[in-house]
Parts: sequence; structure tokens; C-alpha cells
Amino acid sequence: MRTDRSRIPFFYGDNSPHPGSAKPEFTNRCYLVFMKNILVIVFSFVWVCSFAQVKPLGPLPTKQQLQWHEKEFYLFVHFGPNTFTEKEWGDGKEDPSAFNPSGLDCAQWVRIARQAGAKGIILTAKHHDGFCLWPSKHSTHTVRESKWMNGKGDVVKALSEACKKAGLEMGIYISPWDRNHPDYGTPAYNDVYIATMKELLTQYGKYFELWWDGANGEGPNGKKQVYDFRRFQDSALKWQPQLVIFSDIGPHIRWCGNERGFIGNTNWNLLDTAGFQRGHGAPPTDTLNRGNVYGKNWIPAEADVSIRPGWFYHASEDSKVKSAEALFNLYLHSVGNGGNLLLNVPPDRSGRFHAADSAALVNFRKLREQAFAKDLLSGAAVHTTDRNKSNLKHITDHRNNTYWAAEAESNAGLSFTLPARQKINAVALEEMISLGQRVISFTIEAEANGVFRKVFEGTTIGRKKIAVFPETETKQLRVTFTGAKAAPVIRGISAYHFGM
Ligand code: FUL
Repeated sequence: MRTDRSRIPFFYGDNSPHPGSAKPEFTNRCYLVFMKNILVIVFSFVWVCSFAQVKPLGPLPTKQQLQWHEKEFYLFVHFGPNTFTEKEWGDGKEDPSAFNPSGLDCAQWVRIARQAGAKGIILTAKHHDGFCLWPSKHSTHTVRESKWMNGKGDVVKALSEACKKAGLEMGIYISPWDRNHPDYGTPAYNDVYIATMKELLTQYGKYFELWWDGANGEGPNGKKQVYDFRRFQDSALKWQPQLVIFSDIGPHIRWCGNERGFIGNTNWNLLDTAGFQRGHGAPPTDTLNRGNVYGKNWIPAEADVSIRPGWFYHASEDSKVKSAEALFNLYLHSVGNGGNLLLNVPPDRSGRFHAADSAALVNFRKLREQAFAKDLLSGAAVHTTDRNKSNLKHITDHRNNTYWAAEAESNAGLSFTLPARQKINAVALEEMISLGQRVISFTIEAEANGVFRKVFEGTTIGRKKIAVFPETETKQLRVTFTGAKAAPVIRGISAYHFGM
């Protein structure tokens, strides 16, 4: 807070002690602080004004969704009785003593996650079998009833402590479908589910994401639960307002419509959810995969996929772990199509990531680092055919909070003259999504022998589009925004040569 005293030196206008001042060093310091504050205010004002003309195009992401978009890639951990019973969907009748990891090591999960460059871990605290990886008071099918650590263990606690220690974020999967709980299929179960969430959301620290699986395999004669998702959502956000909640249709993050890790080449972060209810139907999977161009809600896509054929560990799949190259390909089709990648890595029966999975993850990180090590547009001269020629430098500055805004809605063109000829086979484009998703279509052309040739024709961009095309050697690239819902606002464009 500014005080009267801090203003005195300003009026004297120099650094010499004010006659009669008992504390000249103090006033000098105040003067410097004051001037620094003034400069910060003036620069911030000028900076804000230089971007002020852009009108946001709704729907817009929330602050939490924007933070989520920047995470790009994080791990999923499926762990529970299925790990020990060779099942994928336990029926809830398993003996809890089946769960007995011989050397649970959540610090190892966290270490590998960090080495892989993942931004967090989402744990299946409760899968469809109803088994709770923490000693829930609202169930008799938990770690407490298992032999593991004489019933004194708590996987949620162990992971949350390991994450906190390493500065990794944590998320939580709590299956609404519960094949064990006696109240399932009655209105009382909604209260049980909320009480269960309360334990998890109030006792272990903050999570970045809450995962509501849409799976429900109850047959025609099975129990049918009418979920009170409205109350689930209100309760979860009351305890942890920063959460982004995933389900097939959001409210904050949507399923991408498949479990292969592929988000649509056309991917709108927008979705119409009117007429659909969580747990009771969602739009067709191809709509989830692409979003709705004029959708009413900002609900971006997340690609959940397992590093192995199954979600849970099975020794027979040790030789079927996806290679680093396959993971990189998934990255291009998820993050590179404007969504996030949620990669499942199931711990084995010891409670550790298997060596094959760990090696693939670490090599996946290396491939990403190699691929994006050198932006070939750095040092390139940038020109535009658009009327707005200011702020062009922000297109190549790799900063998240700066952008260039076109004036024209369609056919705004950008050209890049590189310092030298380069082999290029990928271009990454980013929109400033805090101002809305705008670009409907674009082209990339490369010059060779004085002629520009189209190397890529794309649709949406969103947070990030990684356009991959056959290698071309060029000194000049041209990007043209051929269609947009409003004048494009571009956060960044960069070019690469992937050596694979
Ligand atoms: C599916 C579930 O049925 C699988 O077991 C797994 O949890 C996957 C992430 O979601 O719907």
C-alpha cells in the first residue's frame, strides 16, 4: 500500500537526502519503489492497450479450463483388485484380500511421470468394482478389509504425499457405477456417492481434475441407478472449486469419443449438451470427437488411452506396451489436435510401474524434446497481407500471453522468411483461446524455386494444431487463414523438422 511518506522523495525529484530528513536511505528506497511501481503501471497499461481492440468470441474457457489446456499430457493410473485377478471389470464380489501389492511405491510413479514430462497423475480411487483404495467409512470393500499393510494402508494418501513432495498435480477417478455397494440402484446411493467424494475431496489436498466414468454395464436385469449428477457436481465444486470435471459431456472436459487416443483433426472446444444427461446418453461419438462448431459450451476433449491393451496390469501384456514412437503419434493426434492426452500406465502387482512402461515413457519424452528442440521460424522475418501489421513479433516469441490479431475474418495471410533454407515437416499453430476459438480452415504453403506449393490443408486450430506433412526444403512458408468465425487471434506459429 502506498503511504504519504513514500511520495515525499518524488516531489523532491532527486536522490539527495531531503533537508532535515532523519532517514535519507529510507526515502531513497521509497522513491525507487514508487518509480518502479509507476513504470510497471505505465508499461502494463501500454501492453494491455496494444491488445485491447480484440473482442472475445464466446463461448470462452474458464480460468481453470485454460490452466487445464496448458497441461497437455498427464498420466492415468488404474490400480485395484483387477491388478491381481486378471480382470478389467471386477464384479465387486472379489475377496478384498486379493488386493496385496508387495511393495507399493507411489514415489516411483511420480518419478517416472516427471521423467516423462507428464504434468499430473489421475488415480482410480474407486473403479466399477467398488473397491476403495482408501479406508472409506462408507464401504466395507476397501484397503482396510485387505491384507495389505494389515489393513492400515491408504493408496490415495501415499500418492498424494508423493505428488506433493515432487510438486506434481493429482487428479481423482471415482466411478459412479459401483458393483459392490448394497445401496447401488436406490436413491440412497447418491448420498453414499457424495459422502465418498467428500472423504476424497476434503482429506487429501487439492486435485486438478475429477473423473466421472460414463461406463455402466448393468444388463436389463441389473440394478439401474438414477444418478443425481447435479448434486454431485455442486458438492464437488463446493469442496474444490478449482476442479475441472470430466465426463462424456463435461461439465468442464469431454470424452473424445474413443479410447484409442485420437481426437478429431477437426476439433471444436465447443459442445452442445442440451437434451443429454450425464450417465443417460451423450451425443454420438463422432460429435464428441469433433465438438460442435457453434456449440454453446466450452467443453474441450481429453483423449484417454492406455499404454497397454488393458487398463489394468496383466503380465501377459508386458510385451504389448506401446513404443515411444507410438506414444509420440498419439501425442500428435491428441495434443496436436488441440486436446489433452491422458495416458494410462497401470502399476504391476508389486505396486510399481513395470520397466517396459517406464522405458517407453522416458523415451517418449526424449522424442518430444528432440522433435520440438529447434523452432525453425526463430529469427524468421514475419509479414502479413492483413491490415494489422503490429504485434507480428508475438507470433514467434513462444510466449503464452501475447498474440497477433488479424483484422480480416478470412484470407489473412502470414509469411515467414527463414534465415536459411531448412528441411521442414511440421508446423505448430496456436490460437489465443482465452479470446475464443475462431479458425475454421487454413493452409500452409512452402516455397520452392520461386513457387509456393500447398503442403497442408487444415481445419480447426484451437489451443494447438501440429500440422505434419512430407518433408519440404524451403526458405519461405505461408500460412493463410481461409475461413474463421471471427478474425483469427494467433498466439504462436513455429516450424520443425521431426527426424522420424
Ligand atoms: C472405461 C472403463 O470402463 C474402463 O475400465 C476404464 O476405466 C476407462 C478409462 O473408462 O469407460
